[in-house]
Amino acid sequence: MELWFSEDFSGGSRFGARVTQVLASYTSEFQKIDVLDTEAFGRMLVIDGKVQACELDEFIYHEMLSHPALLSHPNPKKVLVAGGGDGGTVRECLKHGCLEEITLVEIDRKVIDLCRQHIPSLASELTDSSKVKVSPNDAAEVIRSARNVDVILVDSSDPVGPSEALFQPEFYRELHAALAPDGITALQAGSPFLGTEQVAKMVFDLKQLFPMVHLLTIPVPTYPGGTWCLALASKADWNPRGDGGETIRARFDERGLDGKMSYLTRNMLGPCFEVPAFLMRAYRQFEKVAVH
Ligand code: AG3
Repeated sequence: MELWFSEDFSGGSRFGARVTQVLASYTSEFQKIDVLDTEAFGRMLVIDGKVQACELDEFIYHEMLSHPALLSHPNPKKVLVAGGGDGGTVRECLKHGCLEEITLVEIDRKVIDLCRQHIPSLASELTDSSKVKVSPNDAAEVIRSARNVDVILVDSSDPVGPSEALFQPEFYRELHAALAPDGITALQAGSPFLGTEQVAKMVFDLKQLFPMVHLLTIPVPTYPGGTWCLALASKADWNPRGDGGETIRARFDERGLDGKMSYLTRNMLGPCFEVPAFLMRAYRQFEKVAVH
């Protein structure tokens, strides 16, 4: 008998994967967590029926959520990762030797445990480094009282259930207050095709607070629609493309990142901030309606 996993998404769309083994299936006090082995995509973390990360393509999402933001900061030392208990984002942060303290705020300890047990390529570095602190708390609450953080990476799930608060303007205000004066944040923003309005709204809301907001569009074959958006917002008036990307590429060299990536190349730093025309148009349209 064949076993298929499928995720339904907006607009009557569905993603599917043939499951070769159910490695774990657990209901925590916060959510339902499944770890599946799939024929096409390798091991896959699923939370409340939604694909979070899988071995085939997780590196794209985690590299692009982490490095453009970390490289946009001249000298980051203190980083906070909100959500992301699978460990992929922390793994990427550890490639920047200049970081002194990486705090992973994951409300659900069970996500960490199950990923460490079943998807070590993601989670194995989580407790191995003395730079990493794991805080088993609600990210919104921790950020409310945090101050002077250099980079905050919001590695949340979709805006339903426990992560809903992380997509509200109220949370963006707290994010802004928690960051140092030259602080930078990156957030997962949703699907450019199936969640266009959500992406546009996030950029719009962030622009009310941060002088610089950028949008990255990346391929993620196992997320709904196969393409995902990440937003980057900076408190300082920093434009990574201002000098054609030269500064950010120089930092890539200085931090010894060459050869450590599976997706991001040095030359993508600059062009990766380019917004596809259809998305820019959708954003402008949203903005026009929102300000009137
Ligand atoms: N966080 C982003 C998950 C978004 C996927 N949405 C979905 N499948 N509907 C992923 C956490 C990985 N560290």
